[in-house]
Amino acid sequence: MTGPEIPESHPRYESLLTRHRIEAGVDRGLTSRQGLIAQGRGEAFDYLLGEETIPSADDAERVAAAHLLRADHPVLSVNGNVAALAPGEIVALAQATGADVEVNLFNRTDERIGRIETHLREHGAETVKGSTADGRIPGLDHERAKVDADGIGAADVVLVPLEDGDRAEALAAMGKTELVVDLNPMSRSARSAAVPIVDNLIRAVPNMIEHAVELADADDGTLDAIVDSFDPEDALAAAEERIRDV
Ligand code: PTJ
Repeated sequence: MTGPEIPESHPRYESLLTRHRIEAGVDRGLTSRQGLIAQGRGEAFDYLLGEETIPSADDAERVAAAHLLRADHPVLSVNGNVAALAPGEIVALAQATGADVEVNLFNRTDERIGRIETHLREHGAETVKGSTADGRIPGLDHERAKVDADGIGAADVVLVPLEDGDRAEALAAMGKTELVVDLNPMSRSARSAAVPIVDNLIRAVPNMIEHAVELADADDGTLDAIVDSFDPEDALAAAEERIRDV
């Protein structure tokens, strides 16, 4: 999945590698063509953030790990971009936190659901939800509303990376605690999240795994204190400040 034509010494190696992964995802029928546009939008914000995990994002990633660990039914939602960029990492995060993995697409087709499911299994997932689609997110049109009733439908905490604003708002309106990874701190998705993580998915997920491993033996009181200390407005403001300071 790496781009052999990109030398590691290239100053924008990581960014070019990410592009290559998304391109390969489209070629393999995992990622939608709109995913290419989403990637371009994300890159622009990442450039302004300095292409690094800023301290407020690291903090949000620790809080997100605490949320997943203390949840009754955490679910990691996977779309076509996530499947292309970080399939193994998502599976590892699910294993580290006891979360379910569910394929949940904005541009939903059964073919793409099936391909992403297979791709995640190839990366070690034992169970992948998303194809039953017997639940609904209220307030959205038919295809975009489909979820598994015993997956996202029953979740108390959901990680939704790179989500469309409409759906992020509709999920939050269902009363779920939403952890959103989105490089744009002004997006509706980031603004509707209990925990907005303004970072690139390819850095955010490995960092969340590290935090989850570190917090694995923490008691409920410790996890509660981490969650309660977080202010989403502060996290968004810190990211916006970094972007404006460039
Ligand atoms: O696979 P599907 O059918 O579910 O479609 C997925 C996409 C991403 C195409 C769909 O959800 C969509 O259109 O998303 P948007 O509205 O373009 O929003 C994507 C958001 O993710 C934007 O705010 C981007 O800045 C952000 N983003 C893009 N790439 C990354 C990112 N955030 C974090 N890490 C990235 N690598």
